[in-house]
Amino acid sequence: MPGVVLVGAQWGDEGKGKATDLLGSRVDYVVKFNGGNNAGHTVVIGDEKYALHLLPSGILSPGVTPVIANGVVVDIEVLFQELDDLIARGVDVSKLLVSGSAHVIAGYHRTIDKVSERFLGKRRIGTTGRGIGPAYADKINRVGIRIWDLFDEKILAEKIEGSLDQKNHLLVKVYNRRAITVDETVAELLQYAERLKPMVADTALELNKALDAGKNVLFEGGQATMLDVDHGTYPFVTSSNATAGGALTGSGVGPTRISSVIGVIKAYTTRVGEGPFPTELFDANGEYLLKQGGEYGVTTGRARRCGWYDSVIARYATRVNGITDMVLTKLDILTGFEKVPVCVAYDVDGVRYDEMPLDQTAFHHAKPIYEELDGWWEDISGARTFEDLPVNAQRYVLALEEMSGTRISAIGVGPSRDAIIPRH
Ligand code: 2SA
Ligand code: GDP
Ligand code: MG
Repeated sequence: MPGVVLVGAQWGDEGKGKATDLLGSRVDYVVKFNGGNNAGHTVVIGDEKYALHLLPSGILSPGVTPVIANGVVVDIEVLFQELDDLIARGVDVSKLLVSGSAHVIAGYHRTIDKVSERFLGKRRIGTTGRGIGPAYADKINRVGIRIWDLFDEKILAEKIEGSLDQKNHLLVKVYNRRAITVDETVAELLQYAERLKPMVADTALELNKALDAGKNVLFEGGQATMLDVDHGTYPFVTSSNATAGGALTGSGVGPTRISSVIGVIKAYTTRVGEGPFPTELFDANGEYLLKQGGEYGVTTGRARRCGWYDSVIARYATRVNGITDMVLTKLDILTGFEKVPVCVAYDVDGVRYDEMPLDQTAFHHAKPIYEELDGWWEDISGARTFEDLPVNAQRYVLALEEMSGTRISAIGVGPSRDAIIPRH
């Protein structure tokens, strides 16, 4: 293996949790390298359904060491809630490692996330309200709080004071809120310090040693390519690098350690939050995908916007991540369409674009150019080999593979662990 990166190829919720879980039996470490509890990953094991947010999905695989690496922003209260929920369900969480260099989400980050969205009005991003953007802003602005800081109360208080300085001005003068005190934030964060301490490690050192020893490490991306702060539909993005490069900076391993990059892509497209979405459907077909696909946010419960598969995005994701294998998910949801349109290129004010226009004005104006593929009516959820699929479903997969520029190595036909068709 030894270092494998797994990323979302669209706007998230492609089924990365399930794909990670499937690889869980073959890896020694699963590393979350970006984002925080904005993520929502669903894993279905038998009759049990798990929703993971801050914890890597690999925590459900026995024997795996789950790692929250330096690129993550950690809401410590949520961390312990999630851990306690899993412990109550009999999951062994004792191996979890948390990077001391990961940044902390405090109450003021959540407050600023929510009030600033309200103030943005129609320019809002549609964030999850978990404080993700403000915590990353502090990191880049060098006024963030790191996990290490929790173990020195004096340093912690100094850092919080520095961080609150400008924020209180903003909160009181602009947002008409009360000022937040250093003492209340110190108390908020310190209550978890003792319980957290044994989990805290130099995870970059641990991962490099593991790779040296021939262990297999899976880097599990949160959010997705089109939500990446550099490569996504900025400003309608999350505040971290969700693409494959983020796995390196977000964990402290070098590019020579990575042997393959797996992209996870849905057989259609969804997006939650604001921002452009060329193949979005506003008709009965969109409603059908929403209902059949159960397309509701795992973290916020928001209905996801639904549309057809977009091969321009697939090609772009393949390129910016260096994807070597694609896992195509939710093919079962497309059962029951006479024709399935697939976007092959965009028309931008009369000009054809075969590749993603990075100028956001052009992307906002992009109209999909569709090719219609023949649909199928059979329930495919029981298919376990490619040949079990109806011929039109097979053709759909082969057409997507051709258009997307990378091999489709597995096909999801249902939410459960075994509802997967391996290929190649
Ligand atoms: P944020 O909160 O600052 O990261 O929001 C910025 C944008 O990123 C989007 N975003 C997501 N998109 C899809 N899925 C996500 N996780 C949850 C899920 C979402 C939910 O798995 O369903 O429950 O609503 C996720 N997290 C962030 C977000 O919608 C903004 O567009
Ligand atoms: P993630 O954020 O990429 O991990 O994805 P989510 O868990 O937010 O959303 C994916 C949803 O699709 C979850 O409800 C999964 O249980 C479900 N799922 C994953 N793969 C498949 C599949 O092949 N078919 C069907 N029907 N559901 C799937
Ligand atoms: Mg999700």
